[in-house]
Amino acid sequence: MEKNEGMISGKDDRQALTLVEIKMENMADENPEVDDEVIVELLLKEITELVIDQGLLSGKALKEDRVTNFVHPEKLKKLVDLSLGDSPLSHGEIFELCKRAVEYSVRTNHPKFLNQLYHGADPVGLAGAWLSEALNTNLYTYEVAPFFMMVEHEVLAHLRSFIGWEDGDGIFTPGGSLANMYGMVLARFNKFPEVKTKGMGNIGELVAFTSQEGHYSILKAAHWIGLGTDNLVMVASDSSGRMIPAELENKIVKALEQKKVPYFVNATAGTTVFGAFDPLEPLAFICKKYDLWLHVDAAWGGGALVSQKHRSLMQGIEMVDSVAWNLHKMLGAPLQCSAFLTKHTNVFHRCNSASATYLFQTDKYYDMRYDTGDKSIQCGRKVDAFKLWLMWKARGNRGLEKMVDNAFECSKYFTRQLSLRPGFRLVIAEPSCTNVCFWYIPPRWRNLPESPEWWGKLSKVAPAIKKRMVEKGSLMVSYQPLVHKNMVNFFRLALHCQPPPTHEDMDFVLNEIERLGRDLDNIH
Ligand code: ABU
Repeated sequence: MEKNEGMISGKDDRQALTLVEIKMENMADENPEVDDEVIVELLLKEITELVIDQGLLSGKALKEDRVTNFVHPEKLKKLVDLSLGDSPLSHGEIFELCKRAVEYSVRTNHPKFLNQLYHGADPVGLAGAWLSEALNTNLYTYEVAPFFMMVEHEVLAHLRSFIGWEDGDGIFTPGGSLANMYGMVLARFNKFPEVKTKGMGNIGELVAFTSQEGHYSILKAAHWIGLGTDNLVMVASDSSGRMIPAELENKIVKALEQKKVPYFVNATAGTTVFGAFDPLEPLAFICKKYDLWLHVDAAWGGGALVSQKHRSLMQGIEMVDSVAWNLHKMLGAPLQCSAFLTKHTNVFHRCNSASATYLFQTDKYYDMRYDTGDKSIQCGRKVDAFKLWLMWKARGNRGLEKMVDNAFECSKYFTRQLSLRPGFRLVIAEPSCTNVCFWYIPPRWRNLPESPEWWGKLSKVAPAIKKRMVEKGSLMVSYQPLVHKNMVNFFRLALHCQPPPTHEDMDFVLNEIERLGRDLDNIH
């Protein structure tokens, strides 16, 4: 007790000491075991206080603050000494750097950070992430990760139950792109197990399919797994961004006529820009007819599965072969938290295992089915399931469902309000997910003929407003063009569970875009 009191009261005096000096001082006191306690007392606790004081755990606390304190890269290099060198810094200097990290980082848990498909971290999830980081566990064998292995097992089973699979397999992956790649590799092994040993030389030219709105990770994977990007066939989507089943079938038939080997279809549940949900049932029937693996990239839209009200967006999900679901997106688990799930029980391990004898001995003293690391493409693997498990324990299915329903409700409110305001125009009349895409049209252009020149000028409005909102730090909403739909730059607002959005936040977004854009009539 005395020791701790001394450390707390002596905290300020020690700010000038390096961590090494603190250690030496304690060693000299013949108290070497106090070293880590000093670090915990002086750095980890202060960082925890900083996180709490800065409101990083609560979106509400940030309401009045800036979302971002943007400075250009060259200026940032001058503002903070990022260089690494020989001499150790003092504890006080280290803590100052931590404060600079907060100062120049985007406040992703700010209610006005609506820029990406991820957002603030669920505070319970963050506590879980800190705990698993502190335990520094590598998730390959039960031997070194007993508790977390069982947690991952449980979480994966729970996620599968939302898809409607009583059985199956899965793993947490470093991001949705890798989860999608797992789908492509597993599908190939399922059809051609010999690929694992013999390569692709004797199986023909494999072809995969995705919609025009599908995530670019599928294209990258086509390269990485040796299909070649020309063998990823883009299927047309309808005006809402949903893959057109008849178009898929046409493309499959065409590939067969070219003597190619169709094997994999990626459907998307919640496309990145429009939030469209591909029609899974008809796609599943087509895949069954041609014996193709149907994977669903539900990285974004997977959140709808926990809602009784919205899960019908993914009707037919139980018919598919595999699913990628990013829990760090709509549900708000701390980054990163991506699950790959499959209904197949006997393919995953056979496909990926390499049986390294120094990890996966076959004569172990426990039930080795829990050594799930050999299913992974990685060796070392972080614990991503625990933070999700903890927040799910704290909120229950019902709590998460309420949060998802709130995000959907706010997106509907935003859509309604937007359609009532002059100068705002929806890109899609009825968005399916919680992303809302829209243009802002400055006042004097509103009654002019919408010629190619008019659209050309409109394409400059969203980037100009974006620059202003970031410089002011009041709001972050993303924008993009959609070339294959012939659409010039438009905003995409994305709503999530954390922090729970409110109607007041939605009104602010519309008012602020109007404030920032109303004088842009003369933009060239
Ligand atoms: N994986 C797609 C993420 C893009 C976005 O946050 O907008």
